[in-house]
Amino acid sequence: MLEKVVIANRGEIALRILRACRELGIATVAVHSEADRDLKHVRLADESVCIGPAASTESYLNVPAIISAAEVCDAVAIHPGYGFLSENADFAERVESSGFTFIGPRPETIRLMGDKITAIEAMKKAGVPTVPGSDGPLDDDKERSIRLAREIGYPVIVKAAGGGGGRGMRVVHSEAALLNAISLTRAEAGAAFGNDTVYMEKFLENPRHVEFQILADEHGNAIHLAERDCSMQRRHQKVVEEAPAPGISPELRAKIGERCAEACRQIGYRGAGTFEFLYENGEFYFIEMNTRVQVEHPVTEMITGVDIVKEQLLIAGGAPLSYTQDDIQVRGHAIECRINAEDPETFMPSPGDITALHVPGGPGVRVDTHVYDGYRVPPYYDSMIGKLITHGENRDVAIARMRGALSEMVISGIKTNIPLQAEIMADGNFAAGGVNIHYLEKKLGL
Ligand code: MV4
Repeated sequence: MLEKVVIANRGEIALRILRACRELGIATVAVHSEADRDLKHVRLADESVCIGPAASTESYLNVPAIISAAEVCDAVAIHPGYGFLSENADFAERVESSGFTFIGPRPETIRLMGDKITAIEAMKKAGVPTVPGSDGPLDDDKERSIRLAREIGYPVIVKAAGGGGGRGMRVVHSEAALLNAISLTRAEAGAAFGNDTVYMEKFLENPRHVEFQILADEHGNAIHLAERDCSMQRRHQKVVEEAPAPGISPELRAKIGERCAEACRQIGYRGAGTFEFLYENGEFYFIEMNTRVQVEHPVTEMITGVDIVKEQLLIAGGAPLSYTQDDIQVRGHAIECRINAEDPETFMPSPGDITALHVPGGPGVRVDTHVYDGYRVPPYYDSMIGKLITHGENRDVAIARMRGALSEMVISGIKTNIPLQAEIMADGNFAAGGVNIHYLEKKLGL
């Protein structure tokens, strides 16, 4: 078992990691910026180290400062959380070459998945269904690109191999626009990611975003924890997530989930991970893999009873998975509403002092947040200040509990998106289940 872990993150996920460590008897080191001295997990950690000024580049992205803190405190491992350095293969490599355990996959795996082309290639080889496409980079052969697009059929989408999460992509509706779109995407990708490699896929017009959670240990075991639907999003920011995804049969779940688990065994995956799919007309199409714990992991925890962050720590300590696939059952339904410090109409960040806080409770209600009465939300970081998660024996109960929880929740002093979340929970199409990735932007009139 790991003796002492550095939590290289902030906010709710830092607190979530601290709680998992505490349950396992692992000592914690909070590393934080000058603006984050008052974070809840900094107070609760066994030790804390200020690693730099407020700007993320000087603190949460400051690799030497984080590794120095681990050395000074005699920690054995570093948990990167999500965002920041969590999917940075160079960071993982420097953590390991400094003699610490990186709580996540091997650096080579992070690198493999960071390049979307090699990720798709590895998954396709392992039997995971992918989007029809170029199956590799587009070269300078213009005729070949034109031929490829004709074979795939318009519309197509040109994506940057170094992109992901909605950055560096362009939809092409006709042959007349193709070559220009490839050049533009290539130029933007080179400037943004230092990698001008691009590839092509069939553009799916009205898909849902459905992702499978997996866990794998370093002894060759891998399982899936069913799927989440994250289609309710605006500008690539997820707003509501739920598990399981509405309308997915147990048979299809088992089939796709097992393909994901088998792919993990084949590539020697280690830790928690997520296979992102587009889901359209009953078919799954792999697009990307995330090699970190995700914001929305709680909905999976609620329906499976598995503590994903505890499993990450156990796996990193060399333990075999605590579960076999047969141990995993989907129980009921869970929904997560992200709570952001932002104007619910303009989506502009709204940092400042929280002057009153009332959190909801009752059966099937979970609140993952670091904020407390009197906390000042700093302006330097992501505006998400917490997550409200409800669970019920079925989707209608989970929604009813979310409506009640949102109506109970009071956060004064700053603006939050609670009114927007209440509106979504009152939406008839959301209640019916299965809206696609364009639904929220259309509803908001964007
Ligand atoms: C796509 C697509 C349609 N067809 N790929 C956007 C984020 C990145 N992870 C991949 N994305 C998309 N890839 C093909 N072949 C549509 C999107 C997309 C999207 C995907 C998931 C969630 C929200 C989205 C919003 C716009 C576009």
